[in-house]
Amino acid sequence: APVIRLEDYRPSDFLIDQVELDVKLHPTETRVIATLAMRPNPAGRSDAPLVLDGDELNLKSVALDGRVLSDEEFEASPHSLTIAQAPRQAFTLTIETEINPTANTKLMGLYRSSGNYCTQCEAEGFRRITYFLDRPDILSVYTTRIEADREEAPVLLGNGNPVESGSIDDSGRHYAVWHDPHPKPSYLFALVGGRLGRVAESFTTMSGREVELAIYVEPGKENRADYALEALERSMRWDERVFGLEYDLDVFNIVAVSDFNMGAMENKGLNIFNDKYVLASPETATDMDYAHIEAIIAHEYFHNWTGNRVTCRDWFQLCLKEGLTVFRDQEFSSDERSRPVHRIAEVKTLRARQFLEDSSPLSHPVRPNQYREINNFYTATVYEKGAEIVRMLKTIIGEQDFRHGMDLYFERCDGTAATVEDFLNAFAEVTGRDLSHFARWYEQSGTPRVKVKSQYDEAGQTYRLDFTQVTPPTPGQAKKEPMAIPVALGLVSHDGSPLSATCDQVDERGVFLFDKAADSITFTGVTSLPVPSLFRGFSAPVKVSLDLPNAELLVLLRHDTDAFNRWQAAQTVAMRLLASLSIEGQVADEEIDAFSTALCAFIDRDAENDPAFAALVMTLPSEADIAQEIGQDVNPDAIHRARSELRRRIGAACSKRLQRIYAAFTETGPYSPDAASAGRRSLRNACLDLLAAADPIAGEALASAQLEAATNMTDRLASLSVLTTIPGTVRDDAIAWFGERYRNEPLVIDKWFTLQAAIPEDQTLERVKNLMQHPAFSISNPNRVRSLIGSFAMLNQVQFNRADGAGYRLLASIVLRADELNPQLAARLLTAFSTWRMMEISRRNHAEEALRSIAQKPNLSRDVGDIVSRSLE
Ligand code: DPP
Ligand code: ZN
Repeated sequence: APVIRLEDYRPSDFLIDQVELDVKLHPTETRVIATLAMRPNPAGRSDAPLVLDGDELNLKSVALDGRVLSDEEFEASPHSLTIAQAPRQAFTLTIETEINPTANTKLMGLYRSSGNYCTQCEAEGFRRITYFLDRPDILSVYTTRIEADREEAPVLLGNGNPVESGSIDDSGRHYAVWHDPHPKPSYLFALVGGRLGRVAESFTTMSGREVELAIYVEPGKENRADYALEALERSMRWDERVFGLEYDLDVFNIVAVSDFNMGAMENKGLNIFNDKYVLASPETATDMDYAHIEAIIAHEYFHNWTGNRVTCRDWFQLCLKEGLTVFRDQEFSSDERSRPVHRIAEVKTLRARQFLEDSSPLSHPVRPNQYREINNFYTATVYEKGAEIVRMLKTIIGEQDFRHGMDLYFERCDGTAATVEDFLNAFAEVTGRDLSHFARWYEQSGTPRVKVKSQYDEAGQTYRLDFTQVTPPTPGQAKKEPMAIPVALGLVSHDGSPLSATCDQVDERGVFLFDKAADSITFTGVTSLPVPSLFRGFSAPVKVSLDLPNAELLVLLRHDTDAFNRWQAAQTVAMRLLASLSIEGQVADEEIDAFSTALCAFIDRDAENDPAFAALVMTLPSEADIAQEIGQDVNPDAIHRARSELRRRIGAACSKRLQRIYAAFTETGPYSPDAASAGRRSLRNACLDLLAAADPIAGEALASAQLEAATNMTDRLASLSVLTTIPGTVRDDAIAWFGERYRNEPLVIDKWFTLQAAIPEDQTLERVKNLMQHPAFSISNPNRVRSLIGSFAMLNQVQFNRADGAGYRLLASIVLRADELNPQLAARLLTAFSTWRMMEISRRNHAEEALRSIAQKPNLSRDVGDIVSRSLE
């Protein structure tokens, strides 16, 4: 596949001002008539042919200004339509195509899900509906007429506002017309036709506009959409309050579908969601599901300004909308829930996914400068690291200037297709700062490593911190430059009493901007040896190594005013113990005891005050985190043993306290998904996990009792999860009971698949193969495949990375099968191999063999071909 490069960008030679679409829905022969009001682009070339994009299209006819063109006047294939002699003034092009939504297993373009018609056009799906200039800098006003059999599709939805609807004689067919007054790129086009239930609510915007909000779901599941609807209202209010941004249409519709490649899609006025991120009831959804629904509803809504009103000039600018919108949804969740707890969750995800990606063969800049398949760049780097860049910008310039910069960005760029430069320029202008060094975060890939050494001068009462930074080489970038790293920091005394030290290089918000390869800062007036608290709130996406002994770090757990760093201190100590245990097989008892003692003291002091935070402190780094920390010659079996051993030791040392809290936090009263209630459940379940690790027999009894008594999915799933790690008939019966109880609830069966796929024992491989034969499993449904196969590959470190290579071979064979149906899904699964180079030699060899077996196959999709070749580079 050809490589597409940022430096080759040039404006389109033609523009499309208006699009009229007439779509006659039919299961296998949908007819689309597109009427395009076009003109040459003054910024384009004056002699260029008109070349429209297509993908698997069947052209029926093409007309120019109403005159049907003969075969000599154009050139057409399923993937392009060329008119060599296009007019040099405004003209109308009318194109008729036929498409088959039932045969569309790629879930891009127009397809069917549970019999309903829906679309997904980002990034390049619109060209699977009609020939078009399918690029995000072509902004057009759309009018869509949708026609369908009334029985088959009583609900017909499009972008924008409803204009007209009615019956077509007595044909049994009906139609609806939608008009979207806001010019938009084709990737934001959507339509839906189907049998759907509805919940609705009206909303008055801050300037008094009445908006009808509605969510459409599978009939009978309407009450499971209540939480999403309420989250939507809260999101709309928040964006008005925090950014002054208001909604701009008469209706806002969300449709939940069960076959969807991504989480959700921000189509203008018509968001389409994976139903996993809409449907929730206490019986079927966990606290985490509720939190994800809230975050994704907010994310897609926030795109209305960051993505839709201001869109991207080209796909290299994807982070302009995604990084910024993730930042916005994270801020929303932090305001609605607990900010420190949410921050810790964000950082855990960032490290588990983005740091991993950035240390793998798939590492790329937040703004990539080349791609072969854009679908492969909807990554943790673009999204999560993209959000971190926006957060760092805010940390550096401060809250007020950040808001002013955002205001200026919207003022300047509303209604345009913008670039990262446009975004940064707004902030450079309001602050008068030169942000060119900061902009390197968009260009340079890899996670910077920061080393800090400290030195206290008791006589002079000064305390010096020496910083150095290095970014390791990544594909295509052998040599790295220093980054502009905001270090939010403070000093903590050993007894928690306040220190009055000062430092000129730290600004009034407590931030030191570290932007050289090496730099030092010195505090004066330091009356006793302090402990440095660095990167408070995780102020930059870097890896830090500190020359502090565990005992000093545990002072931070006890006394730091920054909650993030209290958690980080415990994680750092745990990680040191886990890495040593994994590599050397043992650690001095005193070191483990010191850590357990500090945790016990922490539990006594803090667990009841802030249960959600306590649960995070009590959860050890995951096996994948430990593998990443070790970084080379990884043996997942040793890591698994190490983590089990440390959990066992902590569980035993703290067991009295854990039992007390477990009993005290027994759920009473009706379920509520709010953050405080969820926090209490997470603490109780963290206790259960440690208790079971220390004493599996007692743990089994506790977990089965909890499974029986549970009144909600969170507690039920947590207890089942504990049981899955304790082999025996109790476990087998519990798994069978759960599968039977929820056999008609696909989203719950997904959780059941995930738990089983994650069991760290040899029989899991057979179990996964058997579950692929389960009636609920389907290789063509992304949620099923991700929950069973994705979980096996991403969560089950020991079994995916089996020493005999069987885990790799299983994944490779499934990737090849999935690729024939849905390349995006297959490529996503394949990214599980991105850690292969850090494994010990025999596993590495097996993984490479499996990757090569994929690479050798003829007719790989561009998606899989791209990932496999980069993984092997
Ligand atoms: N729908 C995806 C998202 O919102 C891609 N835009 O991130
Ligand atoms: Zn997004």
